[in-house]
Amino acid sequence: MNKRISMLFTIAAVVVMGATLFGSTYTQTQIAGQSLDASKLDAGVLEQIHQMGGLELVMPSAFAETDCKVLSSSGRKVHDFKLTGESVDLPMLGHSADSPKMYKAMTFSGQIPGPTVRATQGDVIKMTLTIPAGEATAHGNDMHASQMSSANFGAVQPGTSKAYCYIAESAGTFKYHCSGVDLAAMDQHVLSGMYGIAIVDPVNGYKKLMVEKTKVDAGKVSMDRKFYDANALEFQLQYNQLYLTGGGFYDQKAMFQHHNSHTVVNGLPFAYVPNGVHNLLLKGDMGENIFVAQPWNGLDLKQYQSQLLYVENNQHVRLFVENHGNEPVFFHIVGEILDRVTQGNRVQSAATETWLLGGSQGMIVDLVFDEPGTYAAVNHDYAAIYTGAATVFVAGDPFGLNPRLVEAGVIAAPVPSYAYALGNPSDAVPPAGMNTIKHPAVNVHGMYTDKVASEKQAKGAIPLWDVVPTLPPI
Ligand SMILES: [Cu+2]
Repeated sequence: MNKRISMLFTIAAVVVMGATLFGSTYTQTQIAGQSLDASKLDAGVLEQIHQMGGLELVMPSAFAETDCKVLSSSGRKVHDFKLTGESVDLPMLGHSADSPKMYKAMTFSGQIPGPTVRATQGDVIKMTLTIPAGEATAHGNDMHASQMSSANFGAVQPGTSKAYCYIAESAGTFKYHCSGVDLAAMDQHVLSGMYGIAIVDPVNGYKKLMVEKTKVDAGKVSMDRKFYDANALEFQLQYNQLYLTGGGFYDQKAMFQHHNSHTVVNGLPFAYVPNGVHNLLLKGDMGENIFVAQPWNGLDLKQYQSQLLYVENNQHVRLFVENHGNEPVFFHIVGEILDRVTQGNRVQSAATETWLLGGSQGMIVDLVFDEPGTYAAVNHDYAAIYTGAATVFVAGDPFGLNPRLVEAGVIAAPVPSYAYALGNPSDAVPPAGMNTIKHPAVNVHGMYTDKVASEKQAKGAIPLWDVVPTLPPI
């Protein structure tokens, strides 16, 4: 038997074994064609497998039920996930109200990243993509949680809508993205903003978190494991790059050379660093910067001014992280250990310093911020940090603001994090799942069109640019 035939035989054997072992998982109609018997395989069958594309046999799309009618009445919860494909101009770094600097963005529903859909393993997601009449180009959609090829879905033309349904069978964080116009220009559409995530919670919920510490008893050091309930304060952090010309157009040549102009987290470079509000709170002066890089600094920048992420000490925090970009993300939090890293529904690491995400790879990081302080989550690649991958978490009350905030009447009593006074940025807060601790407040922040920003505000997110100047001086 030559090497090629031998490999095909192996594939065929795996298929037969798989069908035998896991046959009960699939209904008869989902396994197409004749059943295979390894002992009776002959060259003709092997040739048939070859003709079918070999590995094609085990492609999940061969088994997936995608009929929305069938899935809607299957007894599973259905998530109606509606997206619109819209090209808009959005601000780029260096933008100010006085001298607008915009780039040609492409969005799902007027925001970058697109809305997050959150389901529980086994739920059905019905994704409907609408392209408004007048939109310059067709768009597509590829949800990695679906185990379906976007080629089946195809392009949705301006003025039309199209939907597909799937069962979210695997737990984890999954990318979705525009698939271009039947895959053409996909790079431009994705790198201009057409991406987002699906969070699929495990059907039995998340596990409690173990954090390993040590203790000393009578001069002897021993383990002191601390356990935290599965419920956590949750954030989403989505990494990508922008490849822009000075005029704000997509630069494919720069992309091929891996010369990005910006690294973005949730659509903005330096999205989560201090701004004028924080200068005011800490220094009493809007103009006195407290951080090395504050490029989105003015109250006039509204939803685009950078914001900080606030957590409590001794609180279980869960991060949904996705790398949408062309460069690796070496995810690291300066001053912290990643207490647990999960991919899919499998723990990959515990007590690790940095975790690597390749392109189109996601993870869930569970951790506890032990001490009051500021912690920078970075892509530990200096080119990425200096082009935008710096995200500052503030844990507890490291600046001793509580007494001043109480005195000024901003809060009634000391609070365990500034989120109670200022809220957490709306674009970093995912929809709630079964083990979610509700954020005490949310502020309007994100690479949003003004329309999306107003919708967030109407739903209760705080416009800090309006509110902070009205606060009594502290
Ligand atoms: Cu598109």
